Amino acid sequence: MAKFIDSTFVRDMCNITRQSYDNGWDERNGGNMSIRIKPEELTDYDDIKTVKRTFDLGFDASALAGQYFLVTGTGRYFRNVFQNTEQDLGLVKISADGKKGEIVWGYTDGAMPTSEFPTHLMNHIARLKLDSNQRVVMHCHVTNLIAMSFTQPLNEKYFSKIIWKMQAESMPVLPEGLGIIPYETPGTTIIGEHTAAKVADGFRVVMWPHHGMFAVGDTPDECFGLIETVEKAATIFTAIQAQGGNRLDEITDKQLVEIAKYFHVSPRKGFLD
Ligand code: 2HA
Ligand code: ZN
Repeated sequence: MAKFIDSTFVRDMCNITRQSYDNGWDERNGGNMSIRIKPEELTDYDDIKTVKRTFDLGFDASALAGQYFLVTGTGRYFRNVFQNTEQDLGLVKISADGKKGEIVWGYTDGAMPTSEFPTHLMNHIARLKLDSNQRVVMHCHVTNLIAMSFTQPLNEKYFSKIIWKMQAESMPVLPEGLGIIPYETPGTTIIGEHTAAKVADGFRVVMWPHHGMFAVGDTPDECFGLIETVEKAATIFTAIQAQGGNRLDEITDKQLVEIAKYFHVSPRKGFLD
């Protein structure tokens, strides 16, 4: 029988958290990540069969009953996950009534899932309604996009067009654009509800002003790639501002439409009209 710590799910989580930290996006305990795992993907592991602890989820997650989530622990540092793996990660099964989380692996020193776990679950639910392959939710504190949330109008069309124009290949990666919610207190269920409404509207990346970015995806690579692409655009925008802010030449709206046609993607309705 295999050990869960040797699974690709744990390996992906270790790689992504470390890479995100190395990119400067997860100071201290900043950031959190979860991967949905189906029961049939866990049959080989004998060390996840007993429930060690349970906790209240605080909302109705019955849409995910019986599903498992590998999730970073509250207060834990992305910097350490690759070496403190069994302490800093936990595998949580959603109870049959959808009200409780059942810890079946990890959090060996008594940790609990990230404070944003209800937000993660709400967004897994919202995205699964549009995409049955949805698996990954990730949140991190990307520097340049956070900075832009202070200096630029918090308008989805405006931000999406900046992201598309900063780099010719942003459009095929993120044709639906960037969702934006109002500033909210971290860890509250209201931040989860607002973000899930954006995800239900087709956004895979949502900006949390003055806080960070939130992304969903089918794979760790998709989710991380979305975050990288948006933050890369925000970094180029920041460099342009540092060089005086003039854009003597840039990708036009018409050229964005041409890129979308060439890559067979549909830009969000209303953003290029
Ligand atoms: O996990 O980033 O938003 C710590 C946070 C909360
Ligand atoms: Zn955060």
